[in-house]
Amino acid sequence: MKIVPLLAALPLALAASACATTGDSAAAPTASAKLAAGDGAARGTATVTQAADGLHVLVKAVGVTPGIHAVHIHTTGQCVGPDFTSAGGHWNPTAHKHGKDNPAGPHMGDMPNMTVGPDGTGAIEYIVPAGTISEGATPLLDADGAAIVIHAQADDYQTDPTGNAGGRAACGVLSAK
Ligand SMILES: [Cu+2]
Repeated sequence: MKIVPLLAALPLALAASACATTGDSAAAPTASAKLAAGDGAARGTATVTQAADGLHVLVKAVGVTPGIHAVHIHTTGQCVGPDFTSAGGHWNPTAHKHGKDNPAGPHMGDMPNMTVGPDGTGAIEYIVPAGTISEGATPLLDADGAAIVIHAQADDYQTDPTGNAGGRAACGVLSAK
């Protein structure tokens, strides 16, 4: 009868260790942003999570004009409307040219275009294949921070420095959480 409590305790110990593992991954450095249009209306959210293979970026848009829109990480964490030029150019700590189709590209802040449906929602998921949230040679949240920008038009993936993506339809300042 003495062995029964030991066996009963074993699954609890395993469960506790599983929880610890989950806790560790949940503690990965993360940044997030709330996106807004030039008039302050909500335009969705962005999260950036640091992992072994780079920065995992998830952008979820709402209320955006249907169509194809460029989405970038911009170099300055300031979103002053209505034009959001305060966010600066694309995040580019490695001094490359713009675009994955540019032989001298891309910027680290370059990401795939987002397709927004008739309901005004769209999303992209992308892994920036390097970078960290706040440490190392190319921290996302350096002294002046960073921002996520949704543009009015699509990125052509090669025109330096902007991708011909038009104006800035929404912006969100990334902050560590
Ligand atoms: Cu941009």
